[in-house]
Amino acid sequence: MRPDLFEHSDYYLMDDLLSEEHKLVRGATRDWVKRDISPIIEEYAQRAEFPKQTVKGLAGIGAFGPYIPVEYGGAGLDQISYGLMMQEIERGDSGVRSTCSVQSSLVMYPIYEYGSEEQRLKYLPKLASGEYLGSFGLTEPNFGSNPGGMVTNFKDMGDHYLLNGAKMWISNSPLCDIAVVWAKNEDGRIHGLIVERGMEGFTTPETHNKWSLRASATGELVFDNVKVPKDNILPNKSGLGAPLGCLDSARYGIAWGAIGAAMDCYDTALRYSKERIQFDRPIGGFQLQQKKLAEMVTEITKAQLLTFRLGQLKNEGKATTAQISMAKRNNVDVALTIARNARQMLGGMGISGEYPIMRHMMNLESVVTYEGTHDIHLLITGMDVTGIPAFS
Ligand code: TGC
Ligand code: FAD
Repeated sequence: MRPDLFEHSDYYLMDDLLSEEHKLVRGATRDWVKRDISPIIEEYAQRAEFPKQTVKGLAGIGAFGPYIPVEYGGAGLDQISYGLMMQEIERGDSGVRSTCSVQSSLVMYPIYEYGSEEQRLKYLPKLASGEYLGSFGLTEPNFGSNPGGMVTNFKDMGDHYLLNGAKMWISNSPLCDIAVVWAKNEDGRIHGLIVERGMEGFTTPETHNKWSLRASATGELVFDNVKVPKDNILPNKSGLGAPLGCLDSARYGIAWGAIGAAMDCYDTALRYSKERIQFDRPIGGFQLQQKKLAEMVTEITKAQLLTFRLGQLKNEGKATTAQISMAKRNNVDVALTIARNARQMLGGMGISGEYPIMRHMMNLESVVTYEGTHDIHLLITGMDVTGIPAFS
């Protein structure tokens, strides 16, 4: 892969809206991505391997639990800093950003929000430092968009719980030290359980042959009569709203992250369009190519404005599930369109690993599917504006 020449485009002078801390966080994350991700990521994606050595670096820049309080090992930052971090990391690769989303919003967040003080102290500092890697088990083979139908279950055996079932499409599963697993009790009520690697009957087979998120490890979580200590249940929230609450936080990070992938595709296509000569002139001088670039920078700017405002609402505790859902859907959708158009602008070079565009494009096919598909997010907005759920 060529050297990372990325230059930030700030068409609407959004930087004027950022604090010095926001800019510092963004700059430090960007520097780290340029140094530790860009030079190696293409090779790892081609080999379909997660770059494990990046875990300590991600912890070092505060990407595990950016908004979790410092006393639990987090970085204690605001939601806009968290978003900017996800933007910069996904500018490098969506799979690396996935690892951060899962660790921060799907593992640390539920332990922080729904866990006991003992659980917080036991797990959060280790997750923040990267000593532990976590995964989040909600999706099952027969229940994806409809997680409320899950069949994974646990029984109260007096001194422990007995967990049975299976989760699939789980990011980080093959490498995880702990998993936050959502399962039904004997009354059909959903609870979160912390399952630790090494518990008898708990296995994490890897899912192979992915064409997308190749630098992220994906797998199953299989529970065959796993004895889970009673101390490992998350005591402070139950019901489907508990896992869905975690998704709010992760979807928010994805809305920012997708802008990063789009920015990288736009920057690459813009530079290429000025250098590539056909018919004796740079291809950037042709109207059809300018149309693509003009639409890209317009959509990136709109997505930036959407997430910045959403970040303000999140900081004030006012962002709704439907607002977050709209930003996730819109920003991933425009990032995919930008990646496809940028790929075309590079002609044959667009499919080569010399440039990052094809990798971003393939990654975004997962991003548009996980954390709620594009269509499910349309239905969430539809329900929000009409008051009528159209899911079933
Ligand atoms: P519904 O009846 O609407 O809701 C059930 C209960 O939950 C409450 N609720 C929420 N609570 C907190 N936060 C939210 N975001 C909430 N959304 C809903 C709701 O008020 C209700 O509470 P109560 O007290 O009335 O019972 O549920 P439904 O079964 O009709 O489903 C609605 C639907 C389809 C929107 C929802 O299930 C959904 O979002 N489906 C998509 C599934 C999904 O996003 N899965 C993601 C899996 S994790 C993942 O993909 C990680 S990828 C990570 C990476 O690598 O980056
Ligand atoms: P389905 O729910 O079967 O949907 C198939 C199609 O039907 C979609 O187009 C969908 O939009 C459509 N559809 C479904 N219901 C409706 C409806 N009511 N109306 C209209 N259309 C509908 N899950 C986790 O729990 N943890 C993870 O860490 C995780 N990581 C993932 C990593 C990757 C790489 C991928 C690909 C997935 C991951 N997932 C994870 C799972 C992901 O959240 C699900 O794939 C997603 O929620 C969709 O579920 P499904 O694949 O079962 O599709």
